[in-house]
Amino acid sequence: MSRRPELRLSAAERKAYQEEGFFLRHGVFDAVELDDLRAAAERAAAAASVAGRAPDDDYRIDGNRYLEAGGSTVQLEHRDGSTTVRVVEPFHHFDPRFDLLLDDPRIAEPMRDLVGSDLIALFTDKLNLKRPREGSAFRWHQDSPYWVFDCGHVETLVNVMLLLDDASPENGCLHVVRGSHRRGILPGLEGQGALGALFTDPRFFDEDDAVAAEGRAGTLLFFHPHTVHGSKPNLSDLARRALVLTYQPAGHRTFKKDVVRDVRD
Ligand SMILES: O=C(O)CCC(=O)C(=O)O
Repeated sequence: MSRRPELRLSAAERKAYQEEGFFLRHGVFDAVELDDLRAAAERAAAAASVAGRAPDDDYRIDGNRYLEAGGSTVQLEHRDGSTTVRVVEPFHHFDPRFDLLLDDPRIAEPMRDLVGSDLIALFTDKLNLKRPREGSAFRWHQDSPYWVFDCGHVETLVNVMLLLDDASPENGCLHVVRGSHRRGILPGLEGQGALGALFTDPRFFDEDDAVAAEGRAGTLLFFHPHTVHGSKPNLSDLARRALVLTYQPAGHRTFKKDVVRDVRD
């Protein structure tokens, strides 16, 4: 395979990833591509919310509503009675534009360096939609505790978030806790609901180390599976849509479906 040197990880990015657990690349996708990706996101969210499902596939955990639909888990907004889609995982199969995105060299090239393998595969993909004045907060968490029971190589997983809209603290951008990845899987909030263990106990990291991952639409945020992260509600009139792709070494199945989706040249 041929690598694209201009897209590979710089020394500064490698250092930031190792020491801080994240870094941003700004201005990666242009306005035309973003229009196309936002339209695809809306199509995927609409398709996920009506995808075929049995009555048992509509359930609640800790008071929040989830649907299993078309092979994906759909989380709805937490407000009572809301049918607004909050998260779809996985989502890429709902639209061919997203299947193409998985192989985009602007994502795949730095990923190869971060995963540590020229041959990489998708692990999981999430569409996170924070609608104006409705998008709810994500509590502090690491991704690794969600995956560690199903994946024996969780240390090799790497996330990238693509901002589909400009993101700032006002519309609920992601916040990442600098250096928190260096301490492995941290204790969760055991006993606080069915999913409490998956939220990081704030006594084990310093919230003062949190930084807002702000950026214009088209920015990429690369972050480690142990990086503590979360976001506040969207109290603004502006949408904050983003997608998160997670990669692994080639040949492994995806998180939710027993299929292998290696990245193509
Ligand atoms: O989209 C957000 O604000 C949070 C996303 C997140 O924490 C995740 O996808 O793991």
